[in-house]
Amino acid sequence: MLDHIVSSVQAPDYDWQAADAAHHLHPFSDHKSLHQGRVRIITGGDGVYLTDDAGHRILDGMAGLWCVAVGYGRQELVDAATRQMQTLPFYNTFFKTATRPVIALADRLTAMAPGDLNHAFFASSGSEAVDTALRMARTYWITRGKPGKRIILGREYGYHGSTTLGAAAGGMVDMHRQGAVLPDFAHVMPPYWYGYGGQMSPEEFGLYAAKQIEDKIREIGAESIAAFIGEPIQGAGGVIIPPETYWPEVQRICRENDILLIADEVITGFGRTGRMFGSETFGIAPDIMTLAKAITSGYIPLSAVLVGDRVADVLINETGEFYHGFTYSGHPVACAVALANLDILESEGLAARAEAKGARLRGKLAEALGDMPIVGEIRGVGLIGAIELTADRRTRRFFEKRGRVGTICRDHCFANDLVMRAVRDTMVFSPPLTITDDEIDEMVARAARAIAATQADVRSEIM
Ligand code: PXG
Repeated sequence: MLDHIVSSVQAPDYDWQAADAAHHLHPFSDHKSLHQGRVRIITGGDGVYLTDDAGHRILDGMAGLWCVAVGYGRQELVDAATRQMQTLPFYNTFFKTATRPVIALADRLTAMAPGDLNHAFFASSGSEAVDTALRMARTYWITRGKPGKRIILGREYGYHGSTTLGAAAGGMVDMHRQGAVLPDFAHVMPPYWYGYGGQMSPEEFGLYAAKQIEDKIREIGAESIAAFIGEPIQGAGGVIIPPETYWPEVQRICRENDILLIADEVITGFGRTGRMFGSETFGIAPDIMTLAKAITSGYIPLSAVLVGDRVADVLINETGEFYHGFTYSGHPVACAVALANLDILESEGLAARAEAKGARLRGKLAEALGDMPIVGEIRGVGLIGAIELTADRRTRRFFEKRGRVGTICRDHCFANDLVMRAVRDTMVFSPPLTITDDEIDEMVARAARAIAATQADVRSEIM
């Protein structure tokens, strides 16, 4: 069907590679080197598998970009979108209007969410959700007569999107260097035990990393800080899973200093960590939560900001008009797809499934890779995880020129028809939550081949 649509507008000998190189600017890409090779053109998806235009059947170990929780090809989501498009493809929620899908979704999400996150605001991307959350946090303090509380505390290797506010809140220095340094943002170290823990136990290091936040607050002054923003697990930063001691301590520090806590659950929301929300997995009670990606399993763009009573009461009762919103805030088709997606997540018990299948996946990875000198650590929670490639597994030493070995490994994964992303020299994975045991075995077999090939390539650099 799709091929038919495409071929009706493009001649059979149309050069997709040339047109892509000439006219398409890809996100986060070095275009010159990108187009020295071929771009993989993905043409279809079914379950955990993708197909490309060369006929490969690729196991998608990343669920798209951490989002396709229910897998590809779910007719329920197509039907929900079709029905809503036929009924009402669009109407806005600005001027004393709403649509039924957005009301139903706000009701359902706030009922699912932990704590007192009883209010929902909608946008289309994670970046917009983060931007919204930051504006809300600052507006909250302005309304309460404390406009000096403006600074947003984030973390190195944090990723909060690519709008300028999101990039400034995140801790990606390459993004900062390209025009995303803003005043009133500060950063602290991530709870990355493997990289920074040294001789400390993970538990000791979790407290140490939290202490860095407390020290930073002392240095800046709590009277200048609006909010701390953190992903329960830092996904794009390399699946950095904090030690158990970390989040309770962060929570305490934020409370004691009257600093709002924003949980960015764009990746960890909707079952990925084995519970519906990462905040439940880690015992976080955020004031504001951002959600996107798996809210629709990526079938259509949608994001949400869930707001707790403390902030919502001020915004609703005291702020007056909050001058913020997007054309597509609460898009009815996106909300209808989200509702159908939540039906699948709940009826198939995908959060609990993520916990069980994640444990199986890590067990199989440990069997297949555990003794390889290049593998420094295999970690994960639910169906999100990482494999650290190391030059010396005893000392957890990184390879020189960070990122080179990860890229080699990612290319071997591609050659083995497996999508796994490299963050520096850390291989990260987050397959659809619907992955079966057989597919887990297949994923592990492909990963093992790719990592063995990588190890052979860089053998002389490994202790
Ligand atoms: N917050 C978090 C925690 C994210 O992971 C965003 C916000 C921004 O969402 P949007 O929808 O605006 O992209 C994200 C997005 C990667 C990768 O390669 C990760 C993301 C996006 C693109 C690539 O790991 N995360």
